[in-house]
Amino acid sequence: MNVLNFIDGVFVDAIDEQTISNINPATGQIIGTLARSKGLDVESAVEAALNAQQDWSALSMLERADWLDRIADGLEARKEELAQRESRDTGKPLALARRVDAQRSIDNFRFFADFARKREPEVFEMTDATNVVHRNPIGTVGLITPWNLPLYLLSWKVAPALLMGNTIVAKPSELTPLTANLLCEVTSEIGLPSGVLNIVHGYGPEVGQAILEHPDIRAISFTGGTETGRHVAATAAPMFKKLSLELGGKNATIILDDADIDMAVEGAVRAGFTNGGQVCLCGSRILVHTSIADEFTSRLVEAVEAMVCGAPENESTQIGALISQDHMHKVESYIQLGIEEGGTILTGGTREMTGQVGPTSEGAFLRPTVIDGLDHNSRTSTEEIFGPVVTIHRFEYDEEAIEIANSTEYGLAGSVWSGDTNRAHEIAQRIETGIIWVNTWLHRDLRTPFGGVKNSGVGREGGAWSLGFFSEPLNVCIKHD
Ligand code: TXE
Repeated sequence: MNVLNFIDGVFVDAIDEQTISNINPATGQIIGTLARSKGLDVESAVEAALNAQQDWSALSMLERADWLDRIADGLEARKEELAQRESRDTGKPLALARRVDAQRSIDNFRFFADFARKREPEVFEMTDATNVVHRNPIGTVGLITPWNLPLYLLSWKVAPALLMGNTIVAKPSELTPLTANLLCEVTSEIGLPSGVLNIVHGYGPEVGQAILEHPDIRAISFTGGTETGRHVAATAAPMFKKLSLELGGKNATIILDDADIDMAVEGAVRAGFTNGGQVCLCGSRILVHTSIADEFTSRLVEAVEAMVCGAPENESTQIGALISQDHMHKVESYIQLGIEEGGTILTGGTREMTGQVGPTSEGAFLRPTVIDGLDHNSRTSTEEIFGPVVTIHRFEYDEEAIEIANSTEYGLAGSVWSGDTNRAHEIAQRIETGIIWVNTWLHRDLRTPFGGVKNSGVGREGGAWSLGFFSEPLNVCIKHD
């Protein structure tokens, strides 16, 4: 499949007709190309978006909510294809792509449509005046998204941005263009007005950079690595663009002495290895109370070794390929570092996939890996690996667990496992993070704020926070007679 840009409602080549090969990381095969766009392509997308702005923002929010539902219907009708494309682009298990990526992409549109319909007016009464807060569109907004949950994360931004009356210039990751293209196909089929949604494909420093620098793009919502986020902020902040940055994480899974061990093992495996550990919310550091550490660790290793790893299309596969050979080498270099820093590999660390059909030496497969014995301040335990690797650390007191959990530069998510939810809640409140679960992981209510502290980002998205980010509030204060 040759993926083109989608500008002003039309699929077009990059202006200079350059392309990038698109590789399926599970096979190493080239499965198509995508447009390698540059500044001029972004320029033409921005022009289309600006032209569409007035008519789009003239619709009522409820009319735009209806458009979101139509997009959701269109995606739903092609849900299986969506999952297949996501799995081919990322190497993730098809079953996971169906359950998580495809479902959540549809849900994001439905959620924001419903949220708009239930929204209460923002009115603040004074004794002698009434304040009415209007949420005006920002204008044309830039969305830049990563490869780990391609349409899930793109739609999480597209839906509220459209709802609030903005037009969009978006750049998906160059590693995963297929489902952004499906979204364009759907919007084209349902007749979303031309220019409202524009997608420009290509490399970050070429297309992404042009979006960041464009003076007519007034807000940037970015999800990706912390280093890139730093660059995004440095470029956009002097232009006073609104910025939302959702960056990396090195999240702690804290298992207290009174935790239900079965539940904690199941939760730690899910938190550590969902999507091959390539989710910013993944719990890559497991902190376990010394009194249960040995039992927990041996049960964890047993559960990890029972995971089905291999061909994404196999229905029972739980861990597929990593996003690329390059990324696999990066993850392997961290496993090597873990050994050099004194860690012991309890399981994994190798590429072989036992007993599975499908993976070839060209595929980016790595076995889920558990490392024990590392100092919690080691590089392996504090830097984001973004792969199927967890480290185990022991603690004696709750205070110690809190201190270890807070001892990285990140602060995105985490979980606490305990038989005493009050105790877990107390601890949860003291973790420097944006979101933390008690006795569960990745249990999301889309109305709640999502985002991180410290080097995990700036701002929150979700429910009212997304509507706030993608709008400019205008307060009208009316003096009573
Ligand atoms: O992300 P990048 P990469 C972490 C993870 C991973 C590391 C690097 O640790 O190993 O980041 O991954 C676009 N101007 N996460 O290199 O580069 C890029 O094209 C504008 C965590 O893949 O941050 C892509 O569309 N845009 C993360 C997007 O930024 C630029 C998910 C993200 O890519 C740009 C992914 C530039 N100069 C990786 N350079 C999460 N938080 O979920 C790149 N881009």
